[in-house]
Amino acid sequence: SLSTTKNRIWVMSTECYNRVTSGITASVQPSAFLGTKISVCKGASVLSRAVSASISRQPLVAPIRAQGVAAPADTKAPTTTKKTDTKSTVIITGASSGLGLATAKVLADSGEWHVIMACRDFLKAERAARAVGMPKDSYTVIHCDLSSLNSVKQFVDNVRQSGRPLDVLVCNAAVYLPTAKEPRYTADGFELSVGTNHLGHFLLANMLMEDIQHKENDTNRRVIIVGSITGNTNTIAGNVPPKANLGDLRGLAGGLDGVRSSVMIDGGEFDGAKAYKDSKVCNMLTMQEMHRRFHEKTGVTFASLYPGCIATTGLFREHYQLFRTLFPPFQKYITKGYVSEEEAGKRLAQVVSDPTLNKSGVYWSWNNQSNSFENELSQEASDAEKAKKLWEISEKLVNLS
Ligand code: NDP
Ligand code: PMR
Repeated sequence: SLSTTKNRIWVMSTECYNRVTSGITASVQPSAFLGTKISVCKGASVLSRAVSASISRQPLVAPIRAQGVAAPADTKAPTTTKKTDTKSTVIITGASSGLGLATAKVLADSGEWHVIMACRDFLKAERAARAVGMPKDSYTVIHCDLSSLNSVKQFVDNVRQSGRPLDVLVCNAAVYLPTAKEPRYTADGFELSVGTNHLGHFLLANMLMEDIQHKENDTNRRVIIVGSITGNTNTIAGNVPPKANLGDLRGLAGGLDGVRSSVMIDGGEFDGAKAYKDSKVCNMLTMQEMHRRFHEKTGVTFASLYPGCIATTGLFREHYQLFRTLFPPFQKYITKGYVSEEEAGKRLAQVVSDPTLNKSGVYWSWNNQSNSFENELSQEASDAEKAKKLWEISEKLVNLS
């Protein structure tokens, strides 16, 4: 949690905050920053380390907003837990850049949405929201690292404590590791791309179903999972090697840990680009399985989408520099698949809030005139049996069954 006491800023992870408030002493390290004392809780988790690292790089211009958790008794209450009753609430994962940020901006500007930005880097998200001019009371940043199941659970707790009834969840965050020679892992030991893009979101969406379906008197409740053309082998883009292929899911069933099993879902050798595309297939299969399991019972709409090729986003941060230079003009002038972050944000915002896009089980795409249409998924990405198997294995891996 992050809160202020006079001229002192307390930067503290929720894990650390819980230890302090439950009576276990945590040591603090004060340091000077722009004339303001900063205390970082020792032994705190990723958030605190990220925050302190960011603080040393870039000064802040105004006080930082607090996350939606209760503040310690001797500090001021967070300013952002205030409810804005007339607004609907949307959670967007990975709202600190690219598509997530652009969507958050569109929804916040509409005046109809309060955006919960579920981000792994609190300060980056806060700065991004300010940089794009999101109105002050239109958003709350709450820490969420999708590469840690514990962090996802803590995030859900914090959302519940914020007291905001939830309308829409957008599973948008992703990592893409096309140049990695060796696999990287989540805190729980899963290969990082599938662990973050699929398993982190799988747990999050499952846990939040309880909160979304209990909202009364509202017909606009949605769960949206961002997919992509490159996971669909019924397209040219989806046929660029390495192609997505989940095989018989033997690697996933083994836990993607590189010890007892392969790190790849299909059991093959590590390939970062393929792992990303496989994770997108998982995202699209999960959306359809959720539709089958929950739509009729709950009335919640489930959707996925390909927003267009947003060739300039941070998704390509780990790609070769040459790729990053040539990719945007290639997409703009050769494939004509390019869209700006702004345009892509408008598209995802439509899937969140447009009453005409409320059909469940749909994979949305847009034509060159920017009109939305229901697109067809590849055979694998629409395989109901595979979706069921993926669901059952994923439930076990994230300890839901
Ligand atoms: P960005 O890299 O700009 O955005 C990805 C976001 O995910 C960032 O905010 C990043 O946080 C966040 N993130 C990464 N790892 C974690 C984690 N462990 N926990 C929480 N957040 C995390 O890429 P895009 O905007 O392009 O990607 C957004 C979505 O769009 C993805 O699902 C992607 O697959 C999809 N997509 C993108 C296309 C494109 O052409 N760019 C095309 C089709 C789909 P941080 O800021 O801290 O790094
Ligand atoms: Mg692709 C013909 C249309 C088309 C479209 C819409 C995309 C989107 N791409 C297309 C074609 C091609 N790409 C062709 C013909 C090639 C071979 C030259 C090609 C190559 C290519 C590479 C190397 N494309 C890529 C990469 C990546 O590393 C990106 C990727 O696969 O990320 C997973 C990518 C993409 N192309 C796209 C889109 C949307 C991406 C990126 C993002 C994503 O799926 O999330």
